[in-house]
Amino acid sequence: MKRFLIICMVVMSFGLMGMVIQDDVPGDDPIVFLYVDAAPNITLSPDYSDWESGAFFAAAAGSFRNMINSSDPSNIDTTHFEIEDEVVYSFEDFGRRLTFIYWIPGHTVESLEGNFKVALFNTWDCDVLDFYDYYYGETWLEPTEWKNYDQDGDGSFDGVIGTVGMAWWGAYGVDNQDALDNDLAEWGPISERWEFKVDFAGDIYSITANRLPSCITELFHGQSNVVGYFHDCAENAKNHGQFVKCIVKKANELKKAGVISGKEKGFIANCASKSCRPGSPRMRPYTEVE
Ligand SMILES: [Ca+2]
Repeated sequence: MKRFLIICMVVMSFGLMGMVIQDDVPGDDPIVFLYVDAAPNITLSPDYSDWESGAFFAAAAGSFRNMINSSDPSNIDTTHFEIEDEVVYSFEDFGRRLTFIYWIPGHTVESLEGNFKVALFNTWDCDVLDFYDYYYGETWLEPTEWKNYDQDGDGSFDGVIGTVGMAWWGAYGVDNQDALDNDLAEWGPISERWEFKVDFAGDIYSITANRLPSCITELFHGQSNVVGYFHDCAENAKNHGQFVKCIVKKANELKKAGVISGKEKGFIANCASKSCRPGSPRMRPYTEVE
């Protein structure tokens, strides 16, 4: 989990009175906790409400494990995800929805109103989309579904909790497994990143979820250290050029160490460079967004 906290304090000095007044941000010591998981389909799956109760309880208790419901268990306790973690459909298990959870202890919805906004950004095939601006005309939105939460069940609220989620819609309008398989095969090789941001009284918090192109994750499936290194490349790269350079450097090391063949090295470099085509982004799939 990445969380950025910018603490902003204004200290005013009143010389005449011989004292210093510290004008802190509202709410005294604001702290926002952010998590991410692959939730069941919110509109169709009967499992969603159980997922939500469990997620809220764990988030408020401090025991939340990121991506515990990922389609790939090696993503548990990371903010990495697979294409299957963010595609819903209207048959079988209805798919998964990438869902961010925010928990603000010690506050109520009433105390946060006017002071708390969320934003969501997607990088798809190197193309960055301001999701809420695209769908709602504003980058920062006040949540509508957040709620006061009594974590320990003692009858008094312990904080505010809510979710922000999205999913691409697989087999859209066709609703069969073959079409879904085709969609997953088409979308999987594209690199992708989600950044969920919170502005609480001027302090910015964020969590980033990252997806490597499937041609890399499939080749190194189960080798979490190698996959982890490639995720670091994706998370730290400022642009696609840096991402490819970082991946190729690691592939060279693996080749030298005898972990992969020269052919595999070439495959990885090719995969990384094709995971994004600056200037001509592939169409994003149809979206369900909250
Ligand atoms: Ca309570």
